[in-house]
Amino acid sequence: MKPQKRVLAIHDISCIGKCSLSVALPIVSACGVEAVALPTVILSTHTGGFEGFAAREMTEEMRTFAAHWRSIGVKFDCIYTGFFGSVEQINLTEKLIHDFGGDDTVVIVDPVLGDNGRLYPCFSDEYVEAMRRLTALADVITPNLTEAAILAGLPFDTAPETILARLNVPNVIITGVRREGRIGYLSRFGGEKCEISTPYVPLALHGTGDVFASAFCGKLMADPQRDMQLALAAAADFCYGCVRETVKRQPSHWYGLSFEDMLKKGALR
Ligand code: PXL
Repeated sequence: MKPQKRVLAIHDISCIGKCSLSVALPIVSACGVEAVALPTVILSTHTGGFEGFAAREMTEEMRTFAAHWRSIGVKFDCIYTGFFGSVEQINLTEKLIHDFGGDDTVVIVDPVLGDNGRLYPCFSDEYVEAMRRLTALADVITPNLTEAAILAGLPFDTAPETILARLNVPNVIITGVRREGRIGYLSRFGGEKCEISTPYVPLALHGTGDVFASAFCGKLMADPQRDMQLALAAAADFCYGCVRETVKRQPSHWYGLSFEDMLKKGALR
């Protein structure tokens, strides 16, 4: 049998919070793809609504673990990145892409920067600039509309199509594009534009973008054809299913998507 595809997931782990590595590992695994974690920051909870969270940056550990992997000759079929604790970590990740990627390695950058028309307060202009450089190494980026505008250097109220046209990456999926009662994914794969949408549910949940990008990553790597449109459709469907399950569990599940319910139903098989 052929070896499984292997993804290196470089994100934080928010111990309580249903985002980043806590969703990337199970979702990528559920697609039958091996998920290897490289934590950037370990936080007691995510930053979206819990008071007084504690955080530890893992920069030195990232360097040390990567040195070990280099010594044993590891390669990854996909490198999938998310939230970083510093510019230094982004610069280090550029080097990891170079060292652990091969010609066929798919680089997916989820450029976590902000939401709802604002940059997250923990990030500086220098951080945004570093994230722009990282996206230049990506095969695919999955920004939400706010992050796409920041990367493009355009005002938040710019038309999504104009923002999309400005992003100079081979494949782009802009998430969270609102259109008349629906929420869309405005995308460009190679030269081809594609937009799909699911019904809009008024429930703002932290980590929705992480669930989507992780499902996209897992489905893409599980598909020998690497069909991005199919992976996008499956991930959008999965995310909508997770939102519907989460609605049933309110108000206790305010802090993240109930993706476990969908995995239990075999949604990503
Ligand atoms: O969902 C993206 C994300 C991941 N991890 C941490 C975050 C955020 C977004 O705010 O704060 C710690």
